[in-house]
Amino acid sequence: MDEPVLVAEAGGVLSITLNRPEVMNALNRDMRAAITAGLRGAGQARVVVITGAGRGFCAGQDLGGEGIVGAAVGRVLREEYEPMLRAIVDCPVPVIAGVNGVAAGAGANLALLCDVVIAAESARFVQAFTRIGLIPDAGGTWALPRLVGRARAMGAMLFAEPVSARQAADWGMIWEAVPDGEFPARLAARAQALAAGPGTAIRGVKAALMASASNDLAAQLEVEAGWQGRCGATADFAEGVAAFRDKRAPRFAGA
Ligand code: LHQ
Repeated sequence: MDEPVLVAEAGGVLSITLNRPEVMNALNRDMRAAITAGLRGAGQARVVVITGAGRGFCAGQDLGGEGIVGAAVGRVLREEYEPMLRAIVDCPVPVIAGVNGVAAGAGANLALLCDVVIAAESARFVQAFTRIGLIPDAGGTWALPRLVGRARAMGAMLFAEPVSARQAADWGMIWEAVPDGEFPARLAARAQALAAGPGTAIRGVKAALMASASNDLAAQLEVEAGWQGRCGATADFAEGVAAFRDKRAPRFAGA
């Protein structure tokens, strides 16, 4: 039987591919565990990419085989979804969601919790929850209003209408929408660009922006000073400045 999640590392890029295309990569227990383990094992990787096999990215909770109802809904969220979502946020390196096709329910919000979202133009984001009598979960009520503002988050969540990749990019919900034919190459190029970048600075950008979600300005200035102190001591900073002065491209070691 095919693995429900494929995890592979190459050139500093850890790829986590959701691999149940026959159900649009709907999430079951094994997948949640494998995604969580993959992220926690990111170890030496410089960037993580989460994407989907087939024509969908992820249709959220498996509404078929797994059949979670009643009190189990809250339990599964706490015991299985929360560790997976925390693993994205706590991962020290950027996590890119490569949204190859439809992202619905918890699948949409898993993507929106990632640090960079790159979508194929044919992809769409569906806050499908109210269609089945649920509220948005998987961090969506935290992430979406911060990304697009309350009015758009409220509309998307109350009406549960698909938001196209282009609309999502125009709203600032995602980083970019890419023509389908260019999507795999663009996703790989973006991942490689981060993997080849100045490692401390790239980790620091993620840490500082995540901290800003709950910090006031004074606390955030401290976060910036701490990380900039660490970046300033790296060979990558010295190389970046030398390259600027020499009018050449920098060659970062990623220290
Ligand atoms: C699926 C699914 C699916 C199983 C498509 N499950 N098979 C957390 C904790 C605990 C409990 C509850 O919930 C949560 C959070 C959540 O995520 S709740 C929200 C769950 N997700 C949804 O409500 C989305 C349901 N799916 C859809 O709305 C559509 O299938 C989308 C928009 C994803 C795709 O539409 P289409 O492109 O038209 O494809 P399709 O509907 O024909 O789906 C293809 C196949 O995938 C189909 O199977 P079949 O055997 O008929 O070919 C679907 O049944 C299956 N599938 N989503 N979540």
